[in-house]
Amino acid sequence: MKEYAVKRTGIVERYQEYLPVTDKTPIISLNEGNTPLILSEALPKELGLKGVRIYYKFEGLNPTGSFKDRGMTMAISKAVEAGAKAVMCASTGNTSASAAAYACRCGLKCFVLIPEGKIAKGKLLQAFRYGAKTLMIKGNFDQALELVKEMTKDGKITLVNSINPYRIEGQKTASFEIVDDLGEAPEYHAIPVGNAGNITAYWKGYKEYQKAGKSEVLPKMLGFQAAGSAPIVLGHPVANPETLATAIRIGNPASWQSAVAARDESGGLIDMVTDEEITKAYRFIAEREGVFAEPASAAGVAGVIKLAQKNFFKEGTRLVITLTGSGLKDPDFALSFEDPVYTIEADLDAVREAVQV
Ligand code: AN7
Repeated sequence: MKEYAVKRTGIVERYQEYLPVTDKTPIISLNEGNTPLILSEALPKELGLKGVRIYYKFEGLNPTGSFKDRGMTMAISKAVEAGAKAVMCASTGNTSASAAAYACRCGLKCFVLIPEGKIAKGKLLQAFRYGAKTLMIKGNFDQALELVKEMTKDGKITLVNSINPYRIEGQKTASFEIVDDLGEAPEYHAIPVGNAGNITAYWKGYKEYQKAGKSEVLPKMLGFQAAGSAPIVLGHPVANPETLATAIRIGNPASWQSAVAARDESGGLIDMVTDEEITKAYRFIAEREGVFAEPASAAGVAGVIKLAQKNFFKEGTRLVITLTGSGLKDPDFALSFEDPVYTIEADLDAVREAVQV
């Protein structure tokens, strides 16, 4: 039988010269990354923005459906290199899905701590199906993360939350891809902020790629928290964070300081958007663009809409919005809009009657 070489295209191999890997690092990959940068047709029109190009970096198309895979391929590869036997994370859902997938791929035990009742179904079922030991804590993400930090202190279990620096290293490759696609960094980069690892990673990536001569400019980083979970905007931790965007229901982000640094060094901002604004943006990109992202991802879009309404974006600028996770992650929210359902007889007359062009 003829064998075909399957080209591996994961981010560690693709960007190894910018990553802390050696020939001895076993690369645990699911061919993550290389996600599409989709030019928005509808949003600039809707907002009356002339000469502003908006792109979606659609991270929902990663192997487990979120950007976490970029960080996890790196963190799990380094864990295996160091001889780890088990990994652990706290999660609002996507980190646990990704950790579970990459851990099972290389035979590592995986423990995930998630806030009971506050995680989207798609993410929960992934933790189960990839075989992670799933602990529902009667508390929120921030409490879960504190517990995980304690549990991993002695080094017997490797922590794979984004305070593990390898996570940030992997996630910065999204910036590289954007610059590779556009030939230059955009003027603005909008992104949802939860535990604040991703905004930290993107900023690191943009800076490193500029240093390597790949781009001349750096973007202004625009971060968006949900209004009920906006510690960075408010300037203090939020004890009981609330938002329908459960992925970013985080009251005391681990990478708080580096998110503030990304904001200030880039000359950007971190603002908040309401659940109503998130919902509107979520529906807009699905219904008008055919791009289905989860509610937390829509926070970035909602933030851009909010700024555009204040004439924030000047003509001739390019703007990238990271859509961090797939809309399929959260079926309950997707089905909460009372869409009309037409149940009809299985005959042509009934179909004809229902189909009025
Ligand atoms: C879809 O999975 O924190 O600011 O535990 O799943 O880097 O935390 C998820 C975060 C945005 C925020 N969008 O990113 C977790 C978790 C989606 C997310 C964020 C998350 P960070």
